[in-house]
Amino acid sequence: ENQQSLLLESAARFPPPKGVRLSYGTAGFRADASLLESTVFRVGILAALRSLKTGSVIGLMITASHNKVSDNGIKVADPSGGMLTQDWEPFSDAIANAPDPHSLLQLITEFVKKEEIGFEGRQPAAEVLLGRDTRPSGEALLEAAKQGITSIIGAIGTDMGVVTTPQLHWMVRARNGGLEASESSYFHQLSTSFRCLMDLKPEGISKNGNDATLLVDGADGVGGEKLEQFKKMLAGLCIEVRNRGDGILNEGVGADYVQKEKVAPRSFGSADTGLRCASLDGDADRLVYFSVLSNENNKIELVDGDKILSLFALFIKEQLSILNEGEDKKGNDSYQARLGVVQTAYANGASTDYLKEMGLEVVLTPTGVKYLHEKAAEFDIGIYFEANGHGTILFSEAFLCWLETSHKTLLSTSEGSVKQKAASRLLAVSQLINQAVGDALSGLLLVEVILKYMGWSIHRWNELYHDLPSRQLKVKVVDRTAVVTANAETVTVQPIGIQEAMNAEIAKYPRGRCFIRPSGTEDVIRVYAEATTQDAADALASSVARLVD
Ligand code: 16G
Ligand code: ZN
Repeated sequence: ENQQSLLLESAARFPPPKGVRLSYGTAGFRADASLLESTVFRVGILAALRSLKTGSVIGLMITASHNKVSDNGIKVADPSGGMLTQDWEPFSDAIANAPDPHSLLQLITEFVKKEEIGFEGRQPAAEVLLGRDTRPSGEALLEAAKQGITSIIGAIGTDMGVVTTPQLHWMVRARNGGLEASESSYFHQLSTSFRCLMDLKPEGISKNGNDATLLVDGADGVGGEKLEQFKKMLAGLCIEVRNRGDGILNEGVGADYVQKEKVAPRSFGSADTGLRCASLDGDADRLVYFSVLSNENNKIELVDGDKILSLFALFIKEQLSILNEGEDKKGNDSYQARLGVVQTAYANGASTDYLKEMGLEVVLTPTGVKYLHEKAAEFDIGIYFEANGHGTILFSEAFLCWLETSHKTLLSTSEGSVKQKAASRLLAVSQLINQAVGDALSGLLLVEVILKYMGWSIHRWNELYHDLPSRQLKVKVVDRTAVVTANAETVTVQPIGIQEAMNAEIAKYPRGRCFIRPSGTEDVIRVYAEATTQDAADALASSVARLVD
């Protein structure tokens, strides 16, 4: 009874906005910040329940990523540090839209019963780590989330302050693995593994031009601030961070802008021509690289998520082949690690061809980190990236175990040193690269270390393959749910007949490829087209957009 009246009483303080229906979407709730207090309060309740249910620490991150500064949003991190399990999404949707405290209480009571969530036991019974990005609305929303958490008796909310999204996910994972979950332990782990990889680069390499300073666009968000703090711990790497929060968040800056518009962000210009540049998004879970082209009004050479993926795959594959060299097929100590890569339909066709030519297993999933992550976790080493720059590398427990053992035994053999180094590198990568979620800071460090290892400039890297020209359009429609896709969004099954009409358009262009999908974050249908020339990609995209309209 205490619990019920506490919930009713606190819910009354956070009435939902009238006439607004919020939906959990691809990655949590996102809307104009003024609409979100009640939702965030309710997601606080959900997080406390999730912690009770799993007996683990849960995370809540308040951010709207690359969206405009007046927006905000909230996402839940599960015990592993990954996204909230998909079977709790409908509950999340339902409570966000409950019209009044009583209907909210009823939904919660039913759910608690169905999920058999117990309230007795540990002290505190539930714990939720809270983080927010630099948005001004974040502070009040964090407070609302905290009130939601503490309206479940025995639950506490721990404020981690202003952090990047991947930092918060990392902290949740660390805590549940019995480790310290602080920013300094995060920085320590990244800088230690970074140093280890730097020390393991082959002799004599480092000449090839990438000793120059790396210029980073911080999107005027949390990532730039953190990197500015962190860079002092990174010996051997010179970083200059621009857009550290003096301008407006995500306005003409950030990874989303750079990748979609294919232009240099604010504060970058012809004086930077040819230099190695990177761009983070507003909450630092996306990373792209670019280089300014001379005298061409802010045009850039874009090095997107697909190319980061390709660079990582190349490096990992090389370390694996060093490890397996000369091992007989019966394999006493050898371990045939399954290396796989995961992309979405947005991956440039040239990148998929390149990865397949490398002999890699390539899998497509629908858009959204939760799908890619889940698929990548099926491999011993699973690398996933969206073209927009969100991705990471996942290592299986079994493989890491084998790696540690062979790392030790290799110490005493003659061929050991070369193989042992490869094992050390892979172990260091598993420490450096965020195992919970895509992380621009750790991704950036891994890119830098691999470029040093290869002795490559950003141009050499970009030459791995040539992107096919592509075009993205969005079409406003009355009801985006009318479009239903299949096969990782590559085929449209509804409205009936539209795929046939699209096929007829696609057939007009050599290497033409095109798909449509309802956005998970905006009220639009997205169109993607690719062909051998920019004109052809543009024409294909607009003719398909007309079919949708
Ligand atoms: C979200 C997703 C991102 C996806 C994007 C697509 C997460 C953490 N983020 O930002 O992966 O690329 O949505 O947006 O899952 P769209 O559905 O509007 O095209
Ligand atoms: Zn983001």
